[in-house]
Amino acid sequence: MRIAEREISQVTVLGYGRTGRAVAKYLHEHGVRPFVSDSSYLSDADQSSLMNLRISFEQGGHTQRAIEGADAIVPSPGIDPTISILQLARARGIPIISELDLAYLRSGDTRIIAVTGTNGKSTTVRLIEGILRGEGIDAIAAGNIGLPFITLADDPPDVVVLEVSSFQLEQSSLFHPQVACLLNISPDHLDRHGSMEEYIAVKMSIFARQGASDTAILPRGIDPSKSTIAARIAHFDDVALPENPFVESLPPHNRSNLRAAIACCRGILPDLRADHIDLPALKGALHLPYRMQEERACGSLRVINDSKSTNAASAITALRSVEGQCVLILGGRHKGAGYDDLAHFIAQRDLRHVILYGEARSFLQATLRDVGYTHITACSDLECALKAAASEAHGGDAILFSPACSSYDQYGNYVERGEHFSRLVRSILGQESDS
Ligand code: UMA
Repeated sequence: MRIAEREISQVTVLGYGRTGRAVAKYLHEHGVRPFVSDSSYLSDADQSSLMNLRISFEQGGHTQRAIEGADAIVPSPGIDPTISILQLARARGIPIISELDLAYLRSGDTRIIAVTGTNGKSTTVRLIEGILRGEGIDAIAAGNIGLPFITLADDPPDVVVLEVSSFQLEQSSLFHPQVACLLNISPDHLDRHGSMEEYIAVKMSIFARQGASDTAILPRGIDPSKSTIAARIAHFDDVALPENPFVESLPPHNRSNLRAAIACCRGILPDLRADHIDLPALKGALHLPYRMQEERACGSLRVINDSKSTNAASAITALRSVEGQCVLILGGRHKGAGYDDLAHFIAQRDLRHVILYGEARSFLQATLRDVGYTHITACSDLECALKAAASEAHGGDAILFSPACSSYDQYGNYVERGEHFSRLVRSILGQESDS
């Protein structure tokens, strides 16, 4: 296989999660020999499928085997580019190609709409997919939303709508979307990117390879002058939404996501009229799993599962849309700095109580105490956190699980964390019956 003007016959797939599995499968099906290297131990199912395909692998660490004989390395997005095996590969001149670049190079002339930002990416990508489909365009949402782009490379749709993370952008140097959108930026992943400046620079790189015939979409608040954007710039805040009960019922962040989605679609369909979009048909896109999901708990408590909240800004957005008194559960693995605004918001709103759990609990406790907020209970895990929340909540309150941290201290991802929270609600608070 030729990739970036090189003949490639053996590739190390670094990390064997969702991305690694898709990349290894793709390479294998195209006559390239993959070698899989994962720092953790693989499941029995993963091991036997690799053995059945006669794909060599190592687990429990990356050794020299990961670079010996490799014509290229494809790392999973979650892998820190500074780990020693990648430094060694660079020193030896072995190309490191992201899954995003690989899929981009292999997917021919398909048009790409790419969406990045700290929050709202998945919703916006689903809205774009829905609007384009409503206009009769074959569009599929992929990328960080969960479906690796490489899975579409052999038979791409007319338009690939990609959710792109800062991790994917950081590893990419070729990816060039025709329409690129930056929704917003607030502190996140600072543990990986080191500083806010670096995080912003990585996010802005979504526009780096666009030309004059492309479209760059930003909110008015983000000043593009600090980076070179050659594309035509459109501000999504300028999109006028139709005035109807459906739009009026949307919380501000989803109105903003809808504006961004329409602006992105206009990059492909310049004459798209907002009042012609079948908005109620997009309802599903606005209710993604574990994003402000109402749990059906017994009694007078409202329980909201917002496990998808993995940074402080998304927890603030969640709190803004909860009316009345609230007990907030925060915790997991924090991302370094960036929690001061959340702490001030909690103190100003004078929340009933905040329950902290997991690895981040001491850090969050110190951050909240610094702003004078003291209605805090610290717990080791989510079960203890939900029990504590139930005992602090008064009748009619909401229990909001909007953790503002990644799930990786105790779960594989936010979906596993969200599923566990749902099960805990059923076992601890009981479930409302259908009748
Ligand atoms: N691993 C190593 N070496 C390391 C570190 C990890 O081998 O040094 C291994 C792990 O043991 C594991 C694998 O790498 O087996 C995991 O790789 P990964 O963390 O990149 O996860 P994937 O399963 O490939 O999922 C990734 C995205 N995850 C991350 O970026 C952390 C998924 O986004 C995405 O849906 C998927 O690719 C498909 O594109 C999730 C996410 O949390 C939702 N994204 C972050 C976010 O949205 O904030 C960026």
